[in-house]
Amino acid sequence: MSPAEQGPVWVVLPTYNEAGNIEAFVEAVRDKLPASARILIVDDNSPDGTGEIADRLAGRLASVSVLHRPRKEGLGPAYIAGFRHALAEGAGHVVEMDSDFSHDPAYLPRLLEAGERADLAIGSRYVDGGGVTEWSALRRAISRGGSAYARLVLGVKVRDLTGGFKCFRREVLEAIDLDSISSRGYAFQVEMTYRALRRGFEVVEVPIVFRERRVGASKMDSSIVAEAIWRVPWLRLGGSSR
Ligand SMILES: Nc1nc2c(ncn2[C@@H]2O[C@H](COP(=O)(O)OP(=O)(O)O)[C@@H](O)[C@H]2O)c(=O)[nH]1
Ligand SMILES: [Mg+2]
Repeated sequence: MSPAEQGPVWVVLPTYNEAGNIEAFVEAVRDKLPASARILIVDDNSPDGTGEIADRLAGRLASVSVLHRPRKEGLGPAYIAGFRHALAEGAGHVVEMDSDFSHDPAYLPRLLEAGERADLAIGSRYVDGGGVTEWSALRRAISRGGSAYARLVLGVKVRDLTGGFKCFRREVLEAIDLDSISSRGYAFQVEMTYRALRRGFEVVEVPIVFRERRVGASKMDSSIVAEAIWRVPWLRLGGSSR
């Protein structure tokens, strides 16, 4: 299919308490996208009013829409809801990225270009040219160790398995049974990439430098790390065989 025939790019942005980021972030993302692209904000009823700011943005910008969910359930369920919406609207490619400027919108053109060639393009911290700035030695070790652990246990070559800056070709999301995905945090990122590989899809990594958010707080906690640790062998043992 030529690029003109396939559906538009949909960028799905999950938010929980991103009132200080969302407006500037959506503008920065829009700036890097083709005119046909759409942006979907998936807000889990953020107490800081992110959902209202998102509604105002959607009122002003035709390319922006908002999915409101009643409560915080983690990144995984928010993305699944967003993916379903984008597929139903005819997306040709679906991009996921954090809404806190950790994933620099400047990388979007390169990620989209890679996504035209491969089935799944991943913005990767752990290939040549990629990296992380401003992280403590401990957080660096946890992230790098986590990706190495998952790579080893799953027996795959992808170097950044926990990152969340990705471009899926529509067919990849259609081939994965989204109903059966139960991972919520970083494990969600590992599970989606592993399932794509298991289905025989081609995965490429594009170098990105991840930077710490400027405003707001991370939602990472020990339960998210613990889930990632036990889910990896579970996935290998066929926990996601559908
Ligand atoms: N809708 C939704 N978004 C979430 C949830 N948890 C995290 N996010 C968003 O996912 C992105 C990454 O989360 P963040 O807390 O920055 O994780 P970190 O970058 O690993 O520290 C941000 O845009 C968050 O607002 C959630 O439960 N629901
Ligand atoms: Mg973050």
